[in-house]
Amino acid sequence: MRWYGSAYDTVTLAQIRQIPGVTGVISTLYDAAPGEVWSRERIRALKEEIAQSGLHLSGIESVNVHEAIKAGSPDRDRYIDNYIETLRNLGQEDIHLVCYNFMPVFDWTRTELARVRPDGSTVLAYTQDAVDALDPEKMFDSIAGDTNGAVMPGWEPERMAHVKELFEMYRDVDDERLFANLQYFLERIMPVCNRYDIRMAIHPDDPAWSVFGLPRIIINKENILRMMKMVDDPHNGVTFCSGSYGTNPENDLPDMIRSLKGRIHFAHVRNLKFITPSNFEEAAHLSSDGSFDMYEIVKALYEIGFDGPIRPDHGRMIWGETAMPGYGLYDRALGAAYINGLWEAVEKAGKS
Ligand SMILES: [Mn+2]
Repeated sequence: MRWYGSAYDTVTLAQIRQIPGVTGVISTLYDAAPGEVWSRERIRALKEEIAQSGLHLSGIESVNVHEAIKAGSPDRDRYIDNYIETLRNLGQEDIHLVCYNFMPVFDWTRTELARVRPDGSTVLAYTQDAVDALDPEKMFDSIAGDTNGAVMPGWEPERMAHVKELFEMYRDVDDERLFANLQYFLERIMPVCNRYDIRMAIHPDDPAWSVFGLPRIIINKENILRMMKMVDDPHNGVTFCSGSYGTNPENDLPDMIRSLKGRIHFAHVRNLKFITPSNFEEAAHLSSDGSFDMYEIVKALYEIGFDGPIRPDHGRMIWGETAMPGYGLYDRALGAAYINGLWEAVEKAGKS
């Protein structure tokens, strides 16, 4: 389970501990700004708090990458140095998995945070027409009313106040330049990753295409394999997020998983329901509630020998819960139970 820390999350570690089969959490220092060095003391305090609840810290999601690194600005080396120091501190505290993304300006993008489904649950949803009609600077205002008081990852008000400057930074950055900036970053961090055996796991762009004219590259099989070859080291790996790659119905998810054998270090498993090819809403994890064959996704992960952490992803808001959109307890707990059921079935079928 993803957990945002006791200062930010409505879900407690004690609750997570009671979900069958959940042994660890993926967490972060939610208040650390991108580019800031994480001290060993703070990392250790997070680890210890989690250990006291009977769980363990399975990895970090995310250590955010400063915009200067993504945009390739002249001051990027300073921020990469800080990133390396954070990785070293994590390695020295025995943390070996780091999720990150390389999306310019915006993190994941949705146009609604509480679309009501026929069963009365509410979910995150995306409509391309709504994005096309929106000024990016208004994007933040348009969703800010629906966050249930939570600060949404990647949508922090301080960042959104500077959205114009952020767009300016990327004026000359196209897909090729973004690939080059990613390569530069990876080549610089690989030595510390090798030294401390830290598996870097890039999260796909969500949705898996360009929004607001900004470049986006971690979107399909071709690009992700290009990235794997570009820095051909097992520590340069992937977070396989079915709900993000799956935003593009052209992406064959089980086939992508098989093509990434040995390089998937972390898995986010969730389902989406397509209304039209550019209009989707999040669904329950169960295959029949959405558009993906979740059994085939779990089976592909099992067959490639995936042994990293796997977690349910965004859940629906159900049973009157109030929480950060996508990150309530109840539906993610149902998702975890379902994924565990699929895994057990696949594993036993594989042995019979
Ligand atoms: Mn994800």
